[in-house]
Amino acid sequence: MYIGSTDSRGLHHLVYEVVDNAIDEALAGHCDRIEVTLHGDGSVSVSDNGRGIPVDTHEKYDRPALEVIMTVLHAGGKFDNKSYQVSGGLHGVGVSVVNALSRRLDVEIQRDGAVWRDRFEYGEPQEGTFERVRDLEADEDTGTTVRFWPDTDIFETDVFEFDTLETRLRELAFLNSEVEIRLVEEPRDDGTDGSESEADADDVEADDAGRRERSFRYDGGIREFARYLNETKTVLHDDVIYYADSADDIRIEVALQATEELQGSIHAFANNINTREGGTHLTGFKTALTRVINDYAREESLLADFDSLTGAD
Ligand code: 1YM
Repeated sequence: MYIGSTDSRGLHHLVYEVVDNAIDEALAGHCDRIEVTLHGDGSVSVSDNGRGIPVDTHEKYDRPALEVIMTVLHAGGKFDNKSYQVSGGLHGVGVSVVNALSRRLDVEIQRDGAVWRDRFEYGEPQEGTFERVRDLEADEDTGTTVRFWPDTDIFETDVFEFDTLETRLRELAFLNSEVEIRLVEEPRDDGTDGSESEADADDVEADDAGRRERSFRYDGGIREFARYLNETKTVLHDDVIYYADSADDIRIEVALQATEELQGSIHAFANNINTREGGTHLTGFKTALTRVINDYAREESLLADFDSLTGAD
């Protein structure tokens, strides 16, 4: 869980926390569609077609599990190894923080054969708002929708930037192949165009009604990410080198493509988070790459007068 600040960065982290829960549901193999909508009234909703947040009674708290998840810090983690199987032990930990930082938050859940709703204000459950709305139709998906109105007394801005969200959601789509992630922006109720940033040449155009929409799904995963990052570069081989393995419940993936550029670029992630500061995964990768190239060069007698090549080479 990380919000970090009350500026625009922190505001956008509210969205990422809710999206992370939907991504966890996708990682658990139960969801393949996530939609983020920027509404005209300044609220944001995130929906997924997963199993739906549990709505039964939480034994320890004797309250609906949904309310516990929405109001107790780290409640998601505390469900670990009990009634619910929690991916990575972190499922749902951030959403209570988003709730606490929102003047209003609505949840709608399709689960256990019904549609359920609940509503919170400033993180607090509201009397009598948890309700079973209706039966779920046979052709309806299960899933969760969380819509929140950020507390504008806490955040310095309430403007969500389409481009910022687009960049992160595209990245998540590359990192989580076969999950479709859509971003929709509805026209602002106050008639402004919302965005505070300058328009870029590749900006998504709004339609006549002022609605913008982008959708991402990359079945090739990080192979397509490498291709995307090298789109404007001259590549030395068309096929992206790809490697995946796992051990002790840890999955690793690597995608590589050489270009004419002397200065390479490495994008490293752990659990969908860009690890800009590096880490053992990155150090291990660089060490292994240098070793593999040295072994090959030695075997093929390519090193001439050199003892070995270094990482910089
Ligand atoms: C738009 C945000 O929160 N989806 C979501 C959350 C959960 C589940 C499904 C879920 C998980 C599990 C079992 C499990 C959460 N579950 C929990 C807790 N989308 C969004 N979709 N059943 C449903 O991990 O075993 C917290 S969040 F705590 F119950 F596990």
